[in-house]
Formats: sequence, structure tokens, C-alpha cells
Amino acid sequence: MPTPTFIDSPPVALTVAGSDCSAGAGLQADLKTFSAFKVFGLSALTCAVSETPQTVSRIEALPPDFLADQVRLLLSSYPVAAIKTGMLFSEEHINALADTLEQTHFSGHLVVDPVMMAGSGSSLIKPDAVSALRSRLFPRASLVTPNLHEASALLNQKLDSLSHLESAAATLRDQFNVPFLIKGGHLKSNDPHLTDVLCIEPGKIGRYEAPFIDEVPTHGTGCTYAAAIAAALAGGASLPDAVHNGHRFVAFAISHSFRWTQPTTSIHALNHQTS
Ligand code: PXL
Repeated sequence: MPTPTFIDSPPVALTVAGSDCSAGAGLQADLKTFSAFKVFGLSALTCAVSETPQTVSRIEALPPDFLADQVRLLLSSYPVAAIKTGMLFSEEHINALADTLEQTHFSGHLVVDPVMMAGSGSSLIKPDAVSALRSRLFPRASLVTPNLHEASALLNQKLDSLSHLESAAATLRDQFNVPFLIKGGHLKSNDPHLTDVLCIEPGKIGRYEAPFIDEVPTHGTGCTYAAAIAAALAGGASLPDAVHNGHRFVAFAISHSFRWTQPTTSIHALNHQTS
């Protein structure tokens, strides 16, 4: 009878997110990304979403106290080094998570992706939940990762140039006193590059550039990016290094994406396999 071999235990990260049954975004994208970073991924489910990259057909939320139960059980059983949040859906779910993090004295990294909309345009959060994100989660985040539309909603301001993104990152950082990464993928410009902006310290902006690739899938890029950053942080990287690694991972996943053509549609998926 062979004896089991215990290899070195990997770092552990937890995603608190919704399930995307098409598996390009949400909890499934997070777990695939954690694995690519050799991090053991745990998951606490907020909602099940029946969707593809093209459409959201239905959302079923789990009870907020059941979310709290999953998070409490996992945090008391595993050495969770980083938590990544995605689709949190309602004020009640956000409060349940924030209460649990306080009660369990969670002191690891917290990467908050303030998911508001699916790439297909459907809302993934109740309108009144945004103020709970601001008051309960942002202040204790290691990093908040809005895209252009989410940053614009948070500031109630139109953002349509790189300099707007940079001042938005600085303003949000100062408002919540935590680092903000604003992703520039939705910025319409003639520049052949996409630029993300990171503000960790007042007045200091880091820029992360990648070539713009036309006709690529964007479904799941935000989830994958934040999950990659959380995985790198769980593995011990500094925040600038974690963002650098996350940025490279997403750029690779986009440039090596897949496409299946059906009679009526074409489905895209990111490649999380290698980096
Ligand atoms: O990409 C944002 C996102 C987050 N979480 C879930 C999703 C999506 C997009 O579709 O389905 C569950």
C-alpha cells in the first residue's frame, strides 16, 4: 500500500462571489485563477447566476446568513491569507460578510472588486447596496479594483480620459484611505494601449499598460484580474508586485483566449491555463 506524500501546503485564498454557470467570470474564474497561481482556492457563494457572456437570464440569491455561515466556517478551518470579493448583490449580503470579517478578526488581505454590472450590461448589484460597499468593505480593503464605469458611479462623475482616471484613482484613494486600481479597458481612445492606474499613496500614480486587442472577450477579465492579485498577495507578494503579476496574467489570458462558433452565436472564453 503506497503511503501518502504530503507536499508543501500552498497558500489559501477565498473568493466571496456569485456563480457564473458559463464559468468565464464569477467564482469559477476566481478558482481557475487561484489554481494557475498555485494557490488553494476556497469559495463562499452569494448568488447563482444563469448566464453566458451574452446574456444574464436569471439570478438566485442565497440567504445572507448562509453566506455568513460559509465564510465563518472557512475562516475558522483554513489559514486564509487573502479574500477576494466579487458579486455581493445586496446590502444584506455585504453586511453579513462585513460582520463576519469583524467577528472572526480576519486580518489577511482583502481585495474588493466592486462588481456592479455584467459585461452583457445586466445589473449584478441592487442599487442601494453600493453605499454598504462604501461604508462596510472599502475602508478595510487592501485594494479596490473598479473598472471605468464602476469608478464613474462611485464618484458620480463622467470619466473619459486617462487623466480623468488618474485623478479619480487619487480621489477615491483619499476618500477611503485605501489603495485603488482603476481599470482603463473601457476607455475609448485612439491609443493602441489600455492603461490601468493604481494609487497606493496620496499623489502617486502607477500605470500598467497592455496592447489593445480588438474583438477579444471581456467577460470575466475583471474577476480574473482581482483574483490574480489576491492570489499573488496570498503568496506573499507586495501590492505593486501583485498588481503587476495580475496585470500580466490577464493580458496573457486575453491574448490567448478561445472562441467557439455556433450557428447563431460566438462564445468567447479567457484562457486561465498558463501564464
Ligand atoms: O464580471 C462580473 C461578474 C461577476 N460575478 C459574476 C458574474 C459576472 C459577470 O457576468 O456573472 C457571478
